[in-house]
Amino acid sequence: MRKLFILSTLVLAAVSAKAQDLKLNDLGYFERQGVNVLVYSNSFNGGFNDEKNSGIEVIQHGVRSIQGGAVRLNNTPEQWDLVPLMTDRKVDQEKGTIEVALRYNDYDFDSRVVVTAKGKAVEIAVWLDKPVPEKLAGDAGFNLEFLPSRYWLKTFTMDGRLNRFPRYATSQTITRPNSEKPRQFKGFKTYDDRGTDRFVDPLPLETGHQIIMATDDPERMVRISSDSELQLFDGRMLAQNGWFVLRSVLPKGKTGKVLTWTIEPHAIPGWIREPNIGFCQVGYTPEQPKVAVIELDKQDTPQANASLYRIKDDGSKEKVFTGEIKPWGPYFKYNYVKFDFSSVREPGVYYIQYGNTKTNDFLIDEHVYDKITDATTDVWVPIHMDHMYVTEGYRTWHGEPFKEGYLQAPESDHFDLHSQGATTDTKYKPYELIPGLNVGGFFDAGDFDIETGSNISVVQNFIRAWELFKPMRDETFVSQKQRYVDLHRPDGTPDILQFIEHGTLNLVAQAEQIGHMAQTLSNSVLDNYHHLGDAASITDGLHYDPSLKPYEVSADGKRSGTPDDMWAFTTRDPRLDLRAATMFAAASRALRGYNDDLAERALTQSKRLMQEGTELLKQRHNNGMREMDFSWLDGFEGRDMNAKPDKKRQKLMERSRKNSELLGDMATNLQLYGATQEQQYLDNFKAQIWDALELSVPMNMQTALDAVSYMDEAYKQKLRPYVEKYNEYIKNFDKNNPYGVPIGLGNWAGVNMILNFGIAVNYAHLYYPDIVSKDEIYRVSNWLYGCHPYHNYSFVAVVGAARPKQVFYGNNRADFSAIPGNVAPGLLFRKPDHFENFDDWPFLWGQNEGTIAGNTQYIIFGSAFKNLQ
Ligand SMILES: [Ca+2]
Ligand SMILES: [Ca+2]
Ligand SMILES: [Ca+2]
Repeated sequence: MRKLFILSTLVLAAVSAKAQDLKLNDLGYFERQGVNVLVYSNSFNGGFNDEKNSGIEVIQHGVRSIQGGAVRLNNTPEQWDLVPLMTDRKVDQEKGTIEVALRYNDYDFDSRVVVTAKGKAVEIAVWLDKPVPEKLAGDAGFNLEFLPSRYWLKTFTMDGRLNRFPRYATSQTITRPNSEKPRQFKGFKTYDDRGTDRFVDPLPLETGHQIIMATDDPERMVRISSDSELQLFDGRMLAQNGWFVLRSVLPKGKTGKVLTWTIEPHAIPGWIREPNIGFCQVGYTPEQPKVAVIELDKQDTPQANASLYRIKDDGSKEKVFTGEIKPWGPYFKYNYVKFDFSSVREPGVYYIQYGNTKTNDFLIDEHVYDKITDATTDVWVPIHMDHMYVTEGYRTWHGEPFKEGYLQAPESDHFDLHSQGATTDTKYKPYELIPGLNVGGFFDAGDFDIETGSNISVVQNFIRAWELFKPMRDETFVSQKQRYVDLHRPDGTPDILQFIEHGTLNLVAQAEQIGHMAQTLSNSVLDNYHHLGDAASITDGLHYDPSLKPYEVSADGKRSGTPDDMWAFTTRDPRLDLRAATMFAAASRALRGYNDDLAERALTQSKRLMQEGTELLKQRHNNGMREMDFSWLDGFEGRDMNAKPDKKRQKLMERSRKNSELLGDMATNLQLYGATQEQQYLDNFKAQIWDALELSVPMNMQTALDAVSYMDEAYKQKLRPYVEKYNEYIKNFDKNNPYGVPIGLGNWAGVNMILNFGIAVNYAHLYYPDIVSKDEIYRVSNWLYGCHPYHNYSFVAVVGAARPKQVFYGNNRADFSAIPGNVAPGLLFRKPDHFENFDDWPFLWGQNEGTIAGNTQYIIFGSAFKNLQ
């Protein structure tokens, strides 16, 4: 007993010293209880530039509310303003410093930022070996950004003057000549200057030498002081996703230590994060397993028990179950325990009580999952129908977009990861109108382009849902003739057939007009790419005529000099053609009897693209190699990514590649068989599937299961051992993380991977219930509907969830809203140990942007899942 006492006193002493001062920890960031200061654990990413996820970041009381600490070239940098490249990062444990070297290649401008722990604060110093380049003098400064939703309406003082952070951007601006504007991403411009040749620059809200932010909220309070002038800006003046920015301009003509800031994020003494009780917000069916995963601060002592309370019809509460808390262990920065209340089966309204934490209520009932796809199919999908006027009750979601059609893209190294090669690969000249493309298709995501790859997935997902579940649901009026969609108005045709038709219409038009699949139909100018509002107002609807002046309209009112028309990026990719061939084959089958003409056109394009794509791939041998690169998967499945595959594996890869060149894509063959019943396609599939499964069971299980309905009993038997292997793979996730699902750690939170996993598990259980038990199918539903890190809100803006997420990165994100049925990517991982999903700030696409491909995948997952109940 005594020994134990001494030990715990020592531990306490260590903890309290740690709680006082910021220390550089083993993970390479500064830490004290309640505060983490990260210095380029995450560096700026060139692809989309500023994602508000990088540089010096502060996680205060569990919320990453400060980021973007870096030498920047603007008062309030937008996405696509230049970001510095980190060329070096040194962590000196002994001195307690982290030093990063930053560089702007465009301006040959180097700087160093040194961050040093000083008691409860950090000192941030900027060092220059050469003075700020003349061109950037007065513009280059040190910036730090503060999450608006965390600070708005909070009080602050600047040199003692009282203030309050504004809820909405209403401060003042000036305009300056474009010649003074630092270059933006690849020379694009985020703004339309309306012919003024001037850009907008915000003026500071306040200036001074000492700021205390959130003086009225100890969880958010931060003190910053400097001998340099501090300027506070509101980044929302230029862009709705802007943050509050504190900055000091770097002095002209100076070298050495040119700027010093002291920043002290307040930590509440003895702060321990509130437990996050993860559970399914949609509820549970009586017989299913019911396990809450509770995320705990590492300083927290787990409770011995948790209880389940029932809310009775008269509003009174009764404790119905008390169960033991079982430890799972640490996973990144938190500790995890579980509470199993599976034995509670009586239908009713319940909540969980764990220590002082009580969850919101949820249902246990046979019917809880009945409506999980309705919001997505009835609301989210029709709102994303391009080239249509979409209305709902009194509300118009958008008018008919892009009436002027699409121009052939010229050679372009573009934004949104698009590009157009040196040749168009088409019969069209750059800027020439490609006729017939402004029909059908779905908006990509939070933006309004037609990503061909995603649209192919969308049509495929709808077809799978149609063929597997035959949903006859009719809640949407669709008239291609009127180009008009009305929500909640039945028109006698199952909506899903109309969605298949709508997606196919655009993709067939691409194949017919262009001759192959476009990469994308997307914005030509950056200043309308970030559009937030009615899709019909992105372009002016008039054909671009370069003989007119910008903003000038021709006498007949049909043409304008504003170069806002969308472009078709047409560089040919035979792999995309093959994917389209697969989809067209399936579409022709699904549309037969509903729209025979379109079914016929789709089949014609399928056969042609299959043949041409396979031939082209043969010619482009090296591209074929790339397609067979499984290294990322090796890492995912726990194999060493850098290790050379063994001889057997190499042989398999080589044979798979050759077969795919010779016979065409495996999944395409299966789809073509389904569409045509021609034996050759099935033989091709059979020649490929077993090698594919040998190479990777997780990656190919879904295709193998898709084939079950076409195959005989012998195939099903031969597949059994692979399904057994797959079952092991499923169960292994229980050891990898407390939630038992594949969790992505990339720049995009990766709901697609989880949905794929969920769909495959559902089908593995459906066809092999003796191998994959029914209990396994709840892994993904639990995760989606609230059993996950950070918070316990449902990632689906879904009918039936007690607490769905409130905000998503949809095209109405500027209203801090959501489009019902959207599915968030989920938990964004920030290196080295932080998961995040903001629910008061929609603008981080990596965690909040639902995509058309992901949301239609969700329809399959949800349909399969509810059918298994
Ligand atoms: Ca896009
Ligand atoms: Ca309908
Ligand atoms: Ca136009």
